Amino acid sequence: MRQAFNGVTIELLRGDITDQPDIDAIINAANAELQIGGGVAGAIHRAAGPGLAEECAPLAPISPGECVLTAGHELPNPHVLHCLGPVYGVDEPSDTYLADCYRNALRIADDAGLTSVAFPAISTGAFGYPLEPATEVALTTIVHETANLTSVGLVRLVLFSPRDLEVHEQVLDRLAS
Ligand code: AR6
Repeated sequence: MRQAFNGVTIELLRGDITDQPDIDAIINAANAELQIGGGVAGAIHRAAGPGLAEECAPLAPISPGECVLTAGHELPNPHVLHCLGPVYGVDEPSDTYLADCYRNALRIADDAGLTSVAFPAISTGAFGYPLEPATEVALTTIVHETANLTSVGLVRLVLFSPRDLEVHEQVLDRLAS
């Protein structure tokens, strides 16, 4: 599903964040230490090779809502934006920290002159953020930020499960109407 807001295309698809070769920067659902970890972070570091963890080490730790930009190393993408999502119920207010992730990633990508980014569903795995409210925060923030983007023209959300995709489609449909 694709929908344009302020000339920026928001695209939803089911897939693997490490297999998005047409995208300038993929977003990592990172840990504070920017190290390998599980889920998205594990998949990204495995695909990128050890050079990514080496580049990340001096940039850590990061705080909830913060994002840092690195190279993509052996990934097909030139860049990775590492965002630390909130641990649900611990890093409060979780919705503010989650919105900060999406907003900061988009602003950093835009300032760097990138044209396309791909997000996973930050915080909805190991960090326990329930899918529906996380989707509301993610898509509301992205749609709002489209008004400020001058370089980024494609924002893709790469959802791991059919259920994740379905919930994102329902929310995006509603925001578009
Ligand atoms: N591509 C796209 N989505 C994925 C992939 C993938 N390859 N793998 C998992 N997902 P998580 P968090 C989905 O746990 O909640 C790590 O251990 C997954 O199904 O990766 O922000 C880090 O080191 C879920 O919907 O991120 C941190 O410690 C979503 O991506 C911690 O987990 C996010 O799941 C971060 O937790």
